[in-house]
Amino acid sequence: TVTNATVVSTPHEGNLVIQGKHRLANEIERIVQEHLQYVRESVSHGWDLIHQEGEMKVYRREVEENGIVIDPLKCFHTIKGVTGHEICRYFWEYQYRMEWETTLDSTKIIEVLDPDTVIFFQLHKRVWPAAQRDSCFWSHIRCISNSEEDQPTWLVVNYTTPHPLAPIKSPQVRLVANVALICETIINEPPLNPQDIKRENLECKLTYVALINPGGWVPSVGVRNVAKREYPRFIKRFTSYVVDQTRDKPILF
Ligand code: 16H
Repeated sequence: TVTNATVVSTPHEGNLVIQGKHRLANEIERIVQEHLQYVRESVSHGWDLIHQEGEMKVYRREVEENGIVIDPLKCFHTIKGVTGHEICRYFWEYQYRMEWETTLDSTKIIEVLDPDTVIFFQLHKRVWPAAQRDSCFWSHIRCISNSEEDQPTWLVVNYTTPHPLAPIKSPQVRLVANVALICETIINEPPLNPQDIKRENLECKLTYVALINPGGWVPSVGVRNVAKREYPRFIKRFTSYVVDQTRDKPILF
């Protein structure tokens, strides 16, 4: 059902539906802008390179809050043969998630806010001797055009939100997250006719940023070891999944 739309009559177009803002529109706008600002910041002092493999570089900054590890993580990668839209689309879409995620027991959509924004409820695998974690977050996909000539930037943001359909049931603990995947498409040796662009001309520059609070105490060493192992594993597995899935499909710009 449409709840926040207005129907107006216009002299030339007839009846028109004007879609109103949903309750999270302002928050989403603010968080998206924060990420776009933060993404251009390069890693400097305080950031440790914790994994490097081919084009992939994973950095983290060690931060604790009341004895709880909340290390920010930043990953850069370049992937050949795919566009930023393809990477973001496969990350955002619910239907592919369990094919590349290895740290989840389940995922479900509990609300659709608009065609680009949904709310997920997820149960995370228990990987440490602590309570199981769950998460409830809005997930928003967006395309940002900088100019007519340049390829647009695509991004997905996952951000924790409370929801009546997802009450916190102890002993389960809720993760608090602010995660962004931001992608740019590079076209190498562009053919004169854009129609002739092939996958071999494409390169996607990916930035993944994760700020995750475990929501309760977990041994620091344990969390840091899990993070150091799982983030690079996720980036590798997810990006090769997208390369495999798109190889024989038309390019999604
Ligand atoms: O981003 C990833 N997956 C998204 C899609 O499933 C969800 C994710 C998210 C995570 C938590 C809460 C909300 C949303 O954005 C890929 C995630 C890959 C995770 C690698 C494991 C990282 C483990 C680090 C420990 C963090 C503290 C947890 C302590 C219990």
